[in-house]
Amino acid sequence: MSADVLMQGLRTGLTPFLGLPLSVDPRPATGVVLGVPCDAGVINRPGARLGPWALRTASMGLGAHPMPERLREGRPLLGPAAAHGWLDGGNIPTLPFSLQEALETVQATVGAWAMTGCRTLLLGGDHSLTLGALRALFRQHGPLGLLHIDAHPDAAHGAAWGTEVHHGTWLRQALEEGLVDPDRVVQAGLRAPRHDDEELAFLQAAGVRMWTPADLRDPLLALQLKEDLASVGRGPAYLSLDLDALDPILVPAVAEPVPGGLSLAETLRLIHAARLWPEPWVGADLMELAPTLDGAEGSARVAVHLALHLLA
Ligand SMILES: [Mn+2]
Repeated sequence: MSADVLMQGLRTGLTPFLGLPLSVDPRPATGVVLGVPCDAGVINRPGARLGPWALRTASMGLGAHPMPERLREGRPLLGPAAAHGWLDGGNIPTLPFSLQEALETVQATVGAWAMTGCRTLLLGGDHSLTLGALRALFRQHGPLGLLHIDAHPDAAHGAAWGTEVHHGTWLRQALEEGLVDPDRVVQAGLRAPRHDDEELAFLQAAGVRMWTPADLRDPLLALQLKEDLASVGRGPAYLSLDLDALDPILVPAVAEPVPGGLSLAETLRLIHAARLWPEPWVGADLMELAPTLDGAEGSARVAVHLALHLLA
């Protein structure tokens, strides 16, 4: 972000994500960042509806080019801007009262941007809203590969709560609706306590590859991990990141923090795996930041850092 953009933010009180040009009307661009101000799918500890504001504020004044991971012999490899050609499309106008309505609005808005050829990055919002984006991008691209980084498998049966969709069920819906290609779905970071075996059995039967933090760290599984991550990108792909995948020491301000999570470096390694895909991901998201909860400031900083690397 240039000093001009920072000054503009100070003067107007508006803080587009990373200082990107603001456009609430869909138009052709490399990609668009869209806030999702809804947490109607959260079971406990709400607050993610305010995530987009916290993420934009945390991005104020940051450069849009991440530092390269390596400065070989002190000489950086200079490349194009990470967020070059991206827009901030503002927030998707979801209403706070109806998850069904919010899912339709997310689908319509993501669909309208995707029609112009834009890639989309959602700033959540709770994780149920990912389903709206998958429905829209499926219409555009057909069944998607999915790299799902999360402490939770998000494939629960909603019946326990009398609903089909909440922030722990969206992947089951996506698989049942055929939005994702189960041969190209990989989950990483899973570690939350389970109620029963049903959820993992469902995912296993579908053919989804599941990785716990310990599995990700096992050198004997490194080759398998590389193959699994590569498989996601053998066609149009989506990258969904629940911020609770990271350790709560780094990101405490999420609805369902689970101890024993991923480090920043481990999460970045997963995100960087997408760079080896033949085509860049068509959609991605950063979900579940709840700035009403303790530790929001630092959590938002970590999330923006991850966003920079997603766009790079
Ligand atoms: Mn999740």
